[in-house]
Amino acid sequence: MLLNKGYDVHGIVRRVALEDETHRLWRIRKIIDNLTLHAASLESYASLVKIMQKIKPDEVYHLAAQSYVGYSFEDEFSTLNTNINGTHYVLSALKEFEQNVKYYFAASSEMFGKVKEVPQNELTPFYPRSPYGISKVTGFELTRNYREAYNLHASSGILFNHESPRRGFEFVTRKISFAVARIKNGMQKNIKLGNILSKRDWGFAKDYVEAMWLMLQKEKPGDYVIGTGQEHSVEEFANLAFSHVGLNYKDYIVTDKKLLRPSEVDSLIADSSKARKELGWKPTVNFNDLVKMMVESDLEYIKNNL
Ligand code: F7E
Repeated sequence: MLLNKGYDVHGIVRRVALEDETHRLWRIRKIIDNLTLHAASLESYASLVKIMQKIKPDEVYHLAAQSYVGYSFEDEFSTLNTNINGTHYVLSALKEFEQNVKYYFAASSEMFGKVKEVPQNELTPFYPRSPYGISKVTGFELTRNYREAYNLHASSGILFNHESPRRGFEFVTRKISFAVARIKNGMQKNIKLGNILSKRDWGFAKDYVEAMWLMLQKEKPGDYVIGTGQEHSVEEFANLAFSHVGLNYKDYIVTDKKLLRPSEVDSLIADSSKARKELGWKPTVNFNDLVKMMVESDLEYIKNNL
């Protein structure tokens, strides 16, 4: 999106990923020659200061994190460490660099956790239910504090789940769309899932990056909830995905207790009226089309890789 808008785009990548491009950088394969990648890490404050001073960015989009909620229970130490300190380091490095930079922080609907009101807006109190959710609340508060204390143009997008064919295979939507394509082609017999009753507000990632950019074009920074305002269960996602290839999901789902989370977020639904009003943002892809897009893309992927 930024390249299409004519931006000069820089990114930071850990050295370990730069050495394993095919495997680690597949999502940006098609545009990699148009980007400038720098070896740096969220875990190294010094590397971030160096990069900020070298590039002198106009806009910074901080999306990096250990973002898999389920895994955050298994490795809470590294999730909290990377997500909290990493965000602090980026903010502090920007403050050192003292320029008219605009900063975006990827906050998350996981901060609402055991929801205090329905739907959730920018004023809904947080009640995170995982180490990941807790790390995002801290990142959100750090961002707000840097905005208020140092007058930094720092905004947080409280993004609800956003999916696309580029989603990682560990997240439930892609796990299902990929399994559907494999089952349809006789490469897999069933799919193991955890809690299929939990509900999420699922939107299309491409719509959501537009919202991030719009936040940074505003004269004043702020916090914005971004979501579709519609919620669906994991079961509904599976039902639609399997029906798309003429199969009944009930014949293929196996419940695996190991995939249940120690504390779950049962239901999330966004009230993004502030973003709609102040940013003029609205989602363009509905749930049915999103599921269809992901299944179609995985059928194509299987066809090309068979
Ligand atoms: O789980 C349930 C699971 O891992 C969705 C991240 O991008 O969005 C994402 O977090 C739901 C949960 O995403 C399986 O228990 C059932 O209730 O796809 P997910 P998430 O946890 O909602 C937020 C906004 C973020 O910020 C995060 O970074 O699906 N579920 N069975 C399962 N989930 C997974 N992953 N795998 C299963 O087999």
